[in-house]
Amino acid sequence: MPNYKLTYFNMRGRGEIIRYIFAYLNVKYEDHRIEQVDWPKIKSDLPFGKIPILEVDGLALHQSLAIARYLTKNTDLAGKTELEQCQVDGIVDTLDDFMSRFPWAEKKQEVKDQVFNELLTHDAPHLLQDLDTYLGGKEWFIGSSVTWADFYWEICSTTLLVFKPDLLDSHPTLMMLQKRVQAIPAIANWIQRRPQTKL
Ligand code: D25
Repeated sequence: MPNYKLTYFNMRGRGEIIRYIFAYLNVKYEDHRIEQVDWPKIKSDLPFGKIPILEVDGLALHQSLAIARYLTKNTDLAGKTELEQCQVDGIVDTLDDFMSRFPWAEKKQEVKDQVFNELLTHDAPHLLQDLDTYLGGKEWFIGSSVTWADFYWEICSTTLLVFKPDLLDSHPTLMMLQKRVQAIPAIANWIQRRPQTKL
């Protein structure tokens, strides 16, 4: 097994998908959580100035979703066929496109609140309707078993619910999918032992 070191802030954010995959696959890694004060120095040493990065035997990989795809290759989280794997990527990218529209680092609180509110009340309902239709009566987004797209849904929806607790009230099947992921023993175990952070 390679030596794995994940570097991210002390939050779930864009690091959490990697942590879920390691938990599910029962892979050991160093969960290195940096302080904001140390970030500028670390940033200047990175190829693209962004975290998370995953060091694999000292090689620094960047982009959380590229890392997640690499870690899930040839595992039961990937999707069973190349077509299923493309469907997994489609759901993941749909979720990530939406999450990426939030102005996470906006310093003007009233601007931040306004944009968050607009995304949550105006844009989210359309996305949720589409996801609900895509899921239909299935147990998982893609195929007949859990994939990392289901993990990413759990992660993204958990953060959206922090800002809008009633978000999924009219989407019980999406809420049930979130709970189904949370009930996977390795994930349940990680959720209860991970550092508790807002995001
Ligand atoms: C907070 C964040 C952040 C990004 C301060 O928090 N959550 C996310 C996130 C979660 C899920 C998917 C994409 C982004 N960045 N800075």
